Amino acid sequence: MSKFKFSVGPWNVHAGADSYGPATRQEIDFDTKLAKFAELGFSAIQFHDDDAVPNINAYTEEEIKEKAAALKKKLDKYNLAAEFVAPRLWMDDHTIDGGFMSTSEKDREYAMWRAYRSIDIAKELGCDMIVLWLAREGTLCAESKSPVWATKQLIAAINKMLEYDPKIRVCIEPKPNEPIDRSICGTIGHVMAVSAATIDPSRVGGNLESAHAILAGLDPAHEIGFALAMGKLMTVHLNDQNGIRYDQDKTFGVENLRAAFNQVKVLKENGYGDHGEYVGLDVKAMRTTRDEDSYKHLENSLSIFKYLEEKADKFDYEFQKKCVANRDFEALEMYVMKLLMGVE
Ligand code: GLO
Ligand code: MG
Repeated sequence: MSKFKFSVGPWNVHAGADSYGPATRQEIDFDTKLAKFAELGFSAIQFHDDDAVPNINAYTEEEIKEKAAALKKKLDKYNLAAEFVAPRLWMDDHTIDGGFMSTSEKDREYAMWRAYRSIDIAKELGCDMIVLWLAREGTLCAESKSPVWATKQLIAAINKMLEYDPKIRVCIEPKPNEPIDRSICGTIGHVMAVSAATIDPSRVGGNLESAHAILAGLDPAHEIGFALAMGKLMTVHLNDQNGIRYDQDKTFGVENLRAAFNQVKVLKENGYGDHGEYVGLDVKAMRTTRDEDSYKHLENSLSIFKYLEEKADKFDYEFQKKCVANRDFEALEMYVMKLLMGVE
């Protein structure tokens, strides 16, 4: 029995289209996904603002709240909580050059409108967290935007969100690149610095995604550990990634098993989840996956996480202490490899 609670976003189940080709599976409607997520054992759902209220631009602020309230009823039916709402600031015509740090003032205002609506939606859904994946916040052309100005824009936008609602927490999901070239907030270290520069650092933290850390050339478990040490790991997006290439969102643990084990271990050792935090997944099925296997990558990610949790439960801390005392890291490393391979 896992000690953790798990969350997932509806975009984790998608039809397989990529930049190079069309869909390979049928679209699955939102209600069917919710029912299946509940059946698979997820406790909470992650939302983009327009997952919660599709076609959001077409509605007034009041209408958006009403639609969010209706969604809350649907979630209750499945006994699912809402974990966070994330303004999707990368799809809209107003955000082609970014949101909070767009070079257009009108577009920056639009981005704030989406951020405020996300807060309204979150409140209706009974959650207090806004995730900012800063997809297009940075530059495609280095000279087009001052990184100093852009960083200050981000801090100002977060401050406005914190002022808009006294309870809301802002959780930045850092990523070093893609779809932009140079991002403004590429790692958990950047997130901590931005947090410290806001009007209420206690309400600004991070969402560490395994693949994003690997894209930055870093070890996800260490990034998680850094955020935990600062008391600012608000959620995680576990997945996997084969080296520094396009963002892959692979099933958790399938590329870097030892690194995955260490992510589970550091979460477990530090009481992650004790204050209601969820273990969030952000995984994609392969393009070749068939319709009937549309949820397999989620099932597999959950199973791998739980198997690794069992390995972490078994971890022999006495032996580890002995190895450390003798500085025998060869023995410790081999112990970990045998534990993972199931070799006695
Ligand atoms: C993409 C991100 C994306 C976000 C999601 C929530 O690289 O990982 O999936 O996590 O949009 O904001
Ligand atoms: Mg993510």
